[in-house]
Amino acid sequence: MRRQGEATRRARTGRVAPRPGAKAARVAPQHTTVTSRLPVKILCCGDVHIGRRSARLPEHVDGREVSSAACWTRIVDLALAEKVDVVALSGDVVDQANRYYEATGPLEAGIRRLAEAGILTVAVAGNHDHDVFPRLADELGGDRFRLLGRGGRWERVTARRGGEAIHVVGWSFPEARVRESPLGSFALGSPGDDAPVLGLLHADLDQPGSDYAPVSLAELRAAPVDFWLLGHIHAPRLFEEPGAAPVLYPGSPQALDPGEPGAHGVWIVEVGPGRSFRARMVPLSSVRYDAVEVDVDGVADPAEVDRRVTTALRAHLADVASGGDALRHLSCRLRVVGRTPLHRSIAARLEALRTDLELGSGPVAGYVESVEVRTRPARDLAELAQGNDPVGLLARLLLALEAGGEGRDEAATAAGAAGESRGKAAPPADAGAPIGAGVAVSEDLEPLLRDAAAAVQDVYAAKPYLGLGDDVDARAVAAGALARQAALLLDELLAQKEGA
Ligand SMILES: [Mn+2]
Repeated sequence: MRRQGEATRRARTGRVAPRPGAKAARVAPQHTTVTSRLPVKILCCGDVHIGRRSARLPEHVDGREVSSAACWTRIVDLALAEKVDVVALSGDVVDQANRYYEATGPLEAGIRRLAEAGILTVAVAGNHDHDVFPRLADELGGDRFRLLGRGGRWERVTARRGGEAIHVVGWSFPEARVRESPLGSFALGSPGDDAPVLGLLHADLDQPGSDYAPVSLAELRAAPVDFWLLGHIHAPRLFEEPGAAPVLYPGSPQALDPGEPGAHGVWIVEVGPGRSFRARMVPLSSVRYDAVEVDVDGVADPAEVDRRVTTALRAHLADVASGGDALRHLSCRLRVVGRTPLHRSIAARLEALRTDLELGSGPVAGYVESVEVRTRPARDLAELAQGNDPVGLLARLLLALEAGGEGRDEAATAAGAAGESRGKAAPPADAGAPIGAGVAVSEDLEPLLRDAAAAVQDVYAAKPYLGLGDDVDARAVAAGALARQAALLLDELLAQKEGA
């Protein structure tokens, strides 16, 4: 698609199009004047962590299929298919020093294939590969692969392809921890032409005090850079604002553990004339982690729980299975919510599902990695109110508040919210009546409600809130707040009892 656009543009500007891919990208540190008219296409990638594999998958899953090394091969395939000009790597490409042997083969093979297609690979080192990446770079050779900014000193390289050029400035971690912003030592002058400048940096954005090169969005945007490619954070994120340099965290291309949910891959970025910027993510991870919530509110039949759970998992699997050719494994964190009489037994029942369930959709297999039971016990207030314990007391309070507020104010029901009740509070009764006489409770609960109503009255009488609720029924508001808190406490006590 791009080649077509290129041909059209070149025809319009009357320039002779060199054969795409005919020349190898050259590194030219000297600065000549370049006029850039076509978008430069960059494959942006960070945090590959070669040497690691996606974690917490069933034992029978083939480790190579979920390895970062295999993902790196897919990244190279994509760069060739997309005919990019540059592959930019923003650090932590290798997981750690002891992965030297595991990383060297795939890295070398990939970078050779890219070089043969005329694609320059440019990279910086991160905190994980600050020592091993420079060693690998030495062995890979300088004409097809450039590691920028060794020893924490900013460096610039210019990539040319056809008539187009892009400058890349970069800084590498000199050691595992860097507590100051690398932007503090940024002192590269202007490249002297109008070709776009890509900034390549492994850094912790807007985390002051971080051990991993803390930088702020403001200082990145103040630097003479047209587009920043960062590494370190594994969740993909693009910061775009009109008039400011875009800042991209591409994320880890292979999702590595359940803490990295959603789609993961690399980004194809085109930086064009007038600093135009287009970015799109291409999912490449063979594994996807997601949280799936299932509501079993009111469900009393265990078979219905099973049905709801598998239906939700199947639906999610079908959703994501169409989201990328590389996807093979979907690992779900199941969260079950709702109020159910099965509350006590549901965890054990779903534990079997975690170990045994395996669903399929095309080439994608789905599993449950963990189950989080957030259900609440069902409760029968009248029955609980018989007890002579804290549960019984709370149940009686809730019943009393419900009965006392009936027909007067819905705030007295457990679901009522103080903020909502304000507008529909009953008008004050005859003069001289107690605060908000609308809610009546039994004698033993009266002092509690009276104290709460007085506290509400104090709040409404406080200076900052004057004029907000002159006609407020303090008793109704207090009853609503009491009911809400009592319900929460009762659920907690019941869950403790049932869980014991
Ligand atoms: Mn890192």
